[in-house]
Amino acid sequence: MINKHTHRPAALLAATLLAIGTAVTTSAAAQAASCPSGQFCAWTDSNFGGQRTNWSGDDHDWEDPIQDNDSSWANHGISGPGIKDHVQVYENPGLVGIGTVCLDPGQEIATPSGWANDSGDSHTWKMDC
Ligand SMILES: [Ca+2]
Ligand SMILES: [Ca+2]
Repeated sequence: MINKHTHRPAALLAATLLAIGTAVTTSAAAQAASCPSGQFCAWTDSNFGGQRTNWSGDDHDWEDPIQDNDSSWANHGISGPGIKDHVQVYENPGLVGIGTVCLDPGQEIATPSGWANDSGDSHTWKMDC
C-alpha cells in the first residue's frame, strides 16, 4: 500500500526547481536593452535603467539628464560595409579627452568600468573602435 506522505517531498522539490528556473529566465530577459533600431542609447543608471537618451547621429555636446551621468550604453546602429557603425564616447564636449566607452555594432554595456561611469559629454559614429 502506498503511503501518501512519501510523495510530498518529491512534489515539493519539483515545484521549487520549477520556480528557480522561471526566476532565472525572467532575470535574463530583463537585462536586454530597449533601444530603437539604428540608434545609440545611453542610460543614467546601470542595467539600462533610469532615463534613456538616444541618437541616430553624432552629438558633440550632451545635455541633461545624460551629460556626465551615463552608466549603461547600447549600440543598435545599422551595420554594413562602409557604414560608420561603431560608437565612441568622450569625457568632454567636442569629442575631446579620454574615450570612455567604444561600442561595436550591436554591443550593449550594462555595467560601467569605474572611470567610464558618469563621464560622457559627446559621441561620434566611426568605422572602428
Ligand atoms: Ca549615472
Ligand atoms: Ca565629462
